[in-house]
Amino acid sequence: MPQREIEGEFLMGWPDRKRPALTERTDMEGRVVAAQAPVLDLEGLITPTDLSYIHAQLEMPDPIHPQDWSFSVTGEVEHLVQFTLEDLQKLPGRTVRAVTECAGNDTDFFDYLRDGGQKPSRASKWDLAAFARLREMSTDGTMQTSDLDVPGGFMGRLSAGEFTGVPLAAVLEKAGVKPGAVSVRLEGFDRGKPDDLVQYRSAGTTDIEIADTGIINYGKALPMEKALHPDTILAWAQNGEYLRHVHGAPVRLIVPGWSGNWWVKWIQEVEVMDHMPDLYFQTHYFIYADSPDDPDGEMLTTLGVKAVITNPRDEDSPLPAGSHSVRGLAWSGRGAISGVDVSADGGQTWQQAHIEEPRERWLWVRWSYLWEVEEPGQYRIMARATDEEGRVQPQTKWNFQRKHFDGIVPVDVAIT
Ligand SMILES: Nc1nc2c(c(=O)[nH]1)N[C@H]1C(S)=C(S)[C@@H](COP(=O)(O)O)O[C@H]1N2
Ligand SMILES: [Mo]
Repeated sequence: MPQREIEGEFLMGWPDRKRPALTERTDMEGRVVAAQAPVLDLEGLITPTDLSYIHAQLEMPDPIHPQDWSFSVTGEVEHLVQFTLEDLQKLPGRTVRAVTECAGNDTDFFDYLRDGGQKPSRASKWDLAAFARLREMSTDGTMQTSDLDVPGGFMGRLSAGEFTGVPLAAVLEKAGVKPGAVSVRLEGFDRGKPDDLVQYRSAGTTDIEIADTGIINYGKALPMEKALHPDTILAWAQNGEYLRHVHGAPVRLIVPGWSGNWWVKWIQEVEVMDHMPDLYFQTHYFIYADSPDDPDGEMLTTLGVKAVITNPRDEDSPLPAGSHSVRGLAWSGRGAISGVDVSADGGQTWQQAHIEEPRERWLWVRWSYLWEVEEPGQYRIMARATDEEGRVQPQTKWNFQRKHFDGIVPVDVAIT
């Protein structure tokens, strides 16, 4: 076998191998506050930690050493208790493999599927310069609705990982939850004022009233049932090593099946409450509603059911006639994926894709379909997932913040 000479790449092997990378956004101090994962370029089920997306809503806090850290359990409990990392590690642990999806991932597709127009691309990278211009306009108050449309802004807020920690329920048991408890509020030690720009972009208009919260800590209150679910864990490790600061070290919450905003990072307090509190990130932002003043707005919780085509992409067009592997990922907020159907004729006929094992409850699956195509022409490929609860994609309707997108996004390719 003829061999190509490879020099100096002892760890990685061939130098022109495809090595995906994060696209990062930084704040004024140069700290990474958001990063876009190269979802379409990944192989396997677990996103390597250095390729996992990052999102901070408030200011990125300073890192804290685990030995200088503890959190307290307060509120409707028999005893107020403090936990250090070592205390947590003495409880019976649990490891959960799950997809983390930001509520705003893929949001641009909502308008595309409703109104048509230029199709957003899942392969697009953040336009950092455009974002910086927008930031400037929002700071000096000249920003208008028409400025908000920055292409590719919301892709790649999606990863999957293996998280190790202890069930939140085990911690609550130590504290002794009083009868009548309704929710468990978890608070991070990051602080700041929610970003106006994020709210305007989410609603797609500058013509909304923004709640004036002042400086707050990040916090979410889980309903008791989800808080006590054994897979809801306080995690100190991701993918086999201690959590990185940007992902919420020393300890963050893992809430499988629910969108990323529930996965509170940098935990400093756990409060058991006898009611559902009014929290900015729960009752004002991350709500499912028709408009900002919709009286029936509800908090967002469970993700829908969703398949994403990773190959081929619009950018691969044109392709030669012959056989092509149509493949991708599928996941659900409620249970394992039971099937993925593929169409190569714009949804007129559907065929079953092969689903690779394992089909874990909270993780995504890889699926594939061998597409044989001889006739030159324009083809529209679609994928549609179903979960073990019988939920068929899509589950989530257009909503004014355009959260939890799980619609069917076609891939358009020409065959020559
Ligand atoms: N304390 C705290 N937790 C947080 C956030 C935050 O800003 N502060 N952002 C949330 C949001 S919106 C998402 S999508 C996930 C992102 O987690 P990651 O950065 O580890 O990917 O964390 C969630 N937990
Ligand atoms: Mo998010």
